[in-house]
Amino acid sequence: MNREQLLLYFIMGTNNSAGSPLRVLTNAIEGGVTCFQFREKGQGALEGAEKEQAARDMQAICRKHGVPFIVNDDIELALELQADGIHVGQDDESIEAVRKKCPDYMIVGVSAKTVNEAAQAQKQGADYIGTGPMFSTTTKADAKSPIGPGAITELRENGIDLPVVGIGGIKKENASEVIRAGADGVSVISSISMDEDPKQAARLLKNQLT
Ligand code: TZP
Ligand code: MG
Repeated sequence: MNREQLLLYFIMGTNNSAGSPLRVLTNAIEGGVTCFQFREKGQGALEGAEKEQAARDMQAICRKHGVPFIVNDDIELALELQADGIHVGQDDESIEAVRKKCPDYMIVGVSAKTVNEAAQAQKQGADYIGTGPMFSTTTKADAKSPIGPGAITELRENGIDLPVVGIGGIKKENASEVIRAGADGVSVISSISMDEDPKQAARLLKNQLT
């Protein structure tokens, strides 16, 4: 995939936004978000038909603005919607299985934090990896301890040349550190979705990345 598309990778579910999720997404894109992941998880997450409708509405906004729409974890939903991509964690379905089920055009992203996991992801045909948590976060209930931007430098020093985004606790004050460590982009939830002005939040974050 195109590395530039990962520069400011916004993630959100209907349960992570301060305002209306569709408005937050629209404003975030207007502020400069380059990629979006629909991640409907945790307390208060929608399920079934409501989840699907929320995904469709967000996909429509992404399409209108030419922003890739990636679905977290739910391969059936990604296929049903003909999403641009799917993101899976280490505990989810294997990349090989995902690749078999999904059309070639689909972007496949994987969470990987060690050189081993990243090398495996690279070998199995992942298009990008997400590494974190970079810093402490309260957004993901089962998030592990922060591993810091140094973990990305370690991937690079060990020959991982896949596109990489850092994730977890990233905000405008620490985003440039993640890029300097070797990431192609940053992935954020709350620093955009919970801000009272998501457009400005996205813009200020993006200013730190280039
Ligand atoms: N994976 C690792 S940390 C995290 C995920 C999904 C949560 C990131 O949320 P925030 O609000 O940007 O810290
Ligand atoms: Mg997962």
